[in-house]
Amino acid sequence: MQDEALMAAALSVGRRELGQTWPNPAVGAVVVRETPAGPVVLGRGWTSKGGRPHAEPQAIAQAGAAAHGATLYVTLEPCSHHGQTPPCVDSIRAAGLRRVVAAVEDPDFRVAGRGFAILREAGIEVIVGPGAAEARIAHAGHIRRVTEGRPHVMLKLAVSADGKVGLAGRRPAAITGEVARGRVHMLRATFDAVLTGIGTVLADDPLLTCRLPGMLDRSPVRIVLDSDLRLPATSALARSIATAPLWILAAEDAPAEREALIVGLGAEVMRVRRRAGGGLDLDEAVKLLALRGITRLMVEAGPRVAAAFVQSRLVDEADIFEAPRELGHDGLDALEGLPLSQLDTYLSVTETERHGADRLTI
Ligand code: AOF
Ligand code: ZN
Repeated sequence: MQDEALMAAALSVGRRELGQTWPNPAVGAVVVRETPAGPVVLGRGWTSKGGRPHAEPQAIAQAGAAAHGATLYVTLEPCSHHGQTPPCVDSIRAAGLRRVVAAVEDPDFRVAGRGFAILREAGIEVIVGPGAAEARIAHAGHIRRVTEGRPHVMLKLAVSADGKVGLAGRRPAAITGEVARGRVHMLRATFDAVLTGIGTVLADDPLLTCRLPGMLDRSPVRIVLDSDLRLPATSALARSIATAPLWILAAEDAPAEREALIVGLGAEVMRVRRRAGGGLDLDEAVKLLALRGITRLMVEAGPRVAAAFVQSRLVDEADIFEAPRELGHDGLDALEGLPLSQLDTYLSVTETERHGADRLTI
């Protein structure tokens, strides 16, 4: 029980960095000493921006000499490989920790149980499993990237009570309220990248940044599915590249002169195969993003792109913001050609939150 509670502390330390550490997982670690009065946290560490340094050496450094004989709680198996930093198992051994409690094994083929084996050989007690379910959620992006070669994909939908979204080509109907909007911006900050379609860019001119001044000011990579490279140079996305990177996924046959123009604005253009229906091959698109280091992808797109992700079975999680009012005939189906209830056959709805008048179903 106590191991579960202290792992919960490590998980919350790590989770704050979601969206910041790609291509690495956002690991959390705490060094704890048992005292007659109960456990005392001596040091906390989390994976740094961009993935290094790792969490464990930072928690150990904070604990200093007191780490000797203490327990390390860490949300992922400590690494055993020489990457850009020395292996975390080395700093654990050097600090003289007596016990390591890890939530889950790291499926990265360079680690995959070797971290635990090295620690046990060094006479350190190793326990695996407390907080495993939570850790699998927190590290879903990393786990999917190293085992399946694609990011964890979250589909965000803002719908009316009758499951509709605003009419394309019009100014977007402001469906959900201010509170829900704040929550969407917070969510964006926890993803490595946010993806939309060129149809949404042309209709709504979104920025796709996280804008919560004074609270959270960190934006994911913005990604546009733009088969024919129609992105306007005057779009809000193109004009905000200094704030957050912009990657454009285009078809192999999109005009080279458009690519030159868009690259000239500071965006990156990546080419993806077309599917038979004409849209981009999403399996290839997400593989490409994983190769570029993206572990957590949020899809915030119109009905066509949203439905394409669902149909390609690439949606791992859906966050649906549902407003109390109905749009009726003024609305489009949130997933083109698919009833919204179809999502349930792909996902299990686990959680409902209220945001002002709106309801969020996860
Ligand atoms: C840890 N602690 O905080 C993280 C780990 O490229 P490198 O050398 O930084 O290694 C990346 C791999 O290390 C990554 O794929 C994952 O397996 C692990 N991440 N490991 O011990 C950490 N972020
Ligand atoms: Zn490490």
